[in-house]
Amino acid sequence: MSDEINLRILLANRPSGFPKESDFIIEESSIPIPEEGEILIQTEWLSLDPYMRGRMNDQKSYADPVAIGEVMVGGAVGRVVRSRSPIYEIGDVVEGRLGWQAYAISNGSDIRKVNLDLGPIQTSIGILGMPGLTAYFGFLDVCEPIPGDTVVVSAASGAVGQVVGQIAKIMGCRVIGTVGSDSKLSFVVDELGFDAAINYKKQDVGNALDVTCPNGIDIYFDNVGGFVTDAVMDRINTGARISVCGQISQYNLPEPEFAPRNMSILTRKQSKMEGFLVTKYQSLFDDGRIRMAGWIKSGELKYREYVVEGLENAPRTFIGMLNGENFGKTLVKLV
Ligand code: NAP
Ligand code: FER
Repeated sequence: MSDEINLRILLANRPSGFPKESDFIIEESSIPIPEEGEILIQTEWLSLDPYMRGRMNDQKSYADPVAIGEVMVGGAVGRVVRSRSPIYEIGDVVEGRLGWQAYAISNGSDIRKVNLDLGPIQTSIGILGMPGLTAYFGFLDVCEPIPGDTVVVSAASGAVGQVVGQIAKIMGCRVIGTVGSDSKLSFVVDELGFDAAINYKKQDVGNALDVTCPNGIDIYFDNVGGFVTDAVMDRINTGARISVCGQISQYNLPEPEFAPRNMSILTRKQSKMEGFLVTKYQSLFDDGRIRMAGWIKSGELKYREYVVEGLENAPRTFIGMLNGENFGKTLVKLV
């Protein structure tokens, strides 16, 4: 290992609007050496997620920004290749915020051991990791589904959306997804069993919702914000539950739009709109993983991954994901 190099991707510039490949630097360095109590992890899979766009901005949010010249933040899974820790052995599979790099050092405080009995290694950062748990708890806890409810989920073919829609079906709901292409539309309806889907780039979303949700909307799981959300809110039923998971249509705008514009409908329809962070449910993550792994094994829950090989491709793949080029959970395979 001593003659190998560590490939790392650093933040070079703070983007205004959509990030560019030149906002990242790919750097070679020597592989770090663990100190007493630490382990060296070789990254096998890196997750690319929309929240990373927020970390490129110079503003404190629920987490600090990535500093210029620092390794990009990111969840990843890999194997322990050197250990000076009594808790981890060489060969253990671990997952955590390892960053966009081929090798990472950890003292164990920011990682967890992965149970490979639940699913293939990369599911620990996908359907059985942060995005899947976001769908699970954001839908079941925030949206409080009742069988027969009409559910709309935006970014429906993505990492979070595809899981939300399928859990909604398992809970006996009618599910309509909004997506950005006809192939994503066919996927959620024909392969995942959604009742209908709307291509927001081609169709008038309001008219399409009138056709697909003739009895109104009881639950909206919002991943996108903007005009799609406006159209959904105009059609909510009394007692609707709206979970504000994300607003990806806003992440690359220099200034956020004033949206949604129709908040007063929450009063008239006595409805709730609630934002959440997946970390709220940290103490329950294992319960969610075990239940979803059961649904995967029984064939009730499927997952589609969008895999790109090679860490050097992470910047363009990340930018592509923000543009909708991904089709399923975006992952970079390193090993
Ligand atoms: P994803 O859906 O796998 O990928 C992002 C997708 O967003 C793209 O594929 C694209 O799909 C869609 N999109 C991009 N620009 C859009 C626009 N202007 N209008 C509408 N859709 C647009 O991503 P993900 O990982 O599942 O994340 C989905 C959302 O959940 C994001 O908003 C993210 O920030 C949020 N999230 C929140 C939490 C939390 O704790 N609250 C945790 C994880 C994720 P189309 O081709 O369909 O447009
Ligand atoms: C987290 C809380 C939220 C996290 C990611 C998110 C990686 C995602 C938020 C978003 O996409 O808006 O701890 O960890």
